[in-house]
Amino acid sequence: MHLALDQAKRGVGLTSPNPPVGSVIVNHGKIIGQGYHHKAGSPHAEIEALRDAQTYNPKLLPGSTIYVTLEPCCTQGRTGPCTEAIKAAGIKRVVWGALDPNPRHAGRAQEILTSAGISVSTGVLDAECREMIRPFSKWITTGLPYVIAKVGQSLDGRITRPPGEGQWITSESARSHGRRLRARVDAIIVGAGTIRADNPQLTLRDSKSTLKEQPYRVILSRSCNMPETSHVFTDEHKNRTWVLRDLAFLDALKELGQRGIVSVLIEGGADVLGQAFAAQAVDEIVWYIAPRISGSAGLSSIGGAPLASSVEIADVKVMPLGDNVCITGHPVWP
Ligand code: AOF
Ligand code: ZN
Repeated sequence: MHLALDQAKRGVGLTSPNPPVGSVIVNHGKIIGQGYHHKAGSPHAEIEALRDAQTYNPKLLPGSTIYVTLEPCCTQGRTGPCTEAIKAAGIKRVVWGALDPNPRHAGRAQEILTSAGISVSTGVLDAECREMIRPFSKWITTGLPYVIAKVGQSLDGRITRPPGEGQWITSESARSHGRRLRARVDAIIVGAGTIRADNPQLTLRDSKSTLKEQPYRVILSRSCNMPETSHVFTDEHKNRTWVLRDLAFLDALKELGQRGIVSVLIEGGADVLGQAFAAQAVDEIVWYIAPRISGSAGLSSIGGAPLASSVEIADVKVMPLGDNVCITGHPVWP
C-alpha cells in the first residue's frame, strides 16, 4: 500500500475533478504491475496497473492481489467500473485504503467483489490514503473546493513593510516553496487589491511538471477596477483568469465548485483571507514567517471584519526554511 501511495502521489494536482489514486498488483510476493490515475477521463489506477501486469506477463494475473489506495469504483462514469475489470482479470484479493467518499460508490465495492468470490480487505493505511484525497473528499461531499490559505508575514504578523521599503517580507526560498503549492491546486484566489498593489503573475513556473495546466487565476472584485495591463489579463495564460464580481466568499467558492474546481489556494490579500476565515471555509494553512518586525505601519495578515472567535489549528507541522519558518496545519471548525 505504501507503494500504491507512491504511485498515487504522481497524480496529485493533475486529476481534478477526480482524486489521485495509485495501485499495485502482487503475485506470490512479486510486483507484477503498478499504475496511477493520470487525468480525469483517462483510465483509473486499477486499469493502469492491470494493463501494466498484462504487458509484463498476462499469465500471472489470475489469482493475484491488487492493492489500491481508494475503494474501486463500481459505476460507468467517464470510464468503466473498476470492479468489473478486476473480476474479469481473475484477481482473487482486493486490498484498499480509503472508502470512496463519492456517494455513487461509497461502500458498494465490498459487496460486489465478495459476491464474486473475491476476498476484500479495507482500511489499510486508511489515514494516509484519506489524506491523499482530502480535497476530493471535501468537494464531492459539499460541492465546495478545498481551500489552502497561504501567508508570508513578519514576526509581528504583518504582510507589508513600512512605506518606501521593498515589497518582500519572506526569503526567496520561502517564496519559491510557496509558489510550488500552486502545483497542488486547480485555482489561485486573490483579491483585486493584490492585483493593483503587486501585479502578480500567479503562474506555475518552477515546477518540473510539464503535464500540469496553469491553475485558474480567480480574482474577487467589487469594482473590477484593475489595470488592463496587469499580468493576469495580458500574459499567455490570460484565458485562465476569471474575475468574480460582488460575490460573498462562500458564494464565490460555490461557483468555483460548480465549475469543477476541487482545490484552491488563497494568496491574499488580507481582506480575502479575513473573509475566508470568517466563513470558516479554510481547510489548510501554510504560513511563512520571516525574521523581521514591520511595526504597526505594516498591514496585518488577516484583515476585514474582526473574527467572532479565534481559530485553533491542529496537525501542526513546523519546517525551517533557512532563517524563515513554514508552519502548516488544519483549522478546527466547530
Ligand atoms: C477508482 N480508481 O483511479 C479513481 C476513482 O468519471 P470516472 O469514470 O473517471 O469516475 C470518477 C469517479 O471515480 C470519481 O468521482 C471517484 O469516485 C472515482 N475515482 N476510482 O476506482 C481511480 N480516480
Ligand atoms: Zn475506477
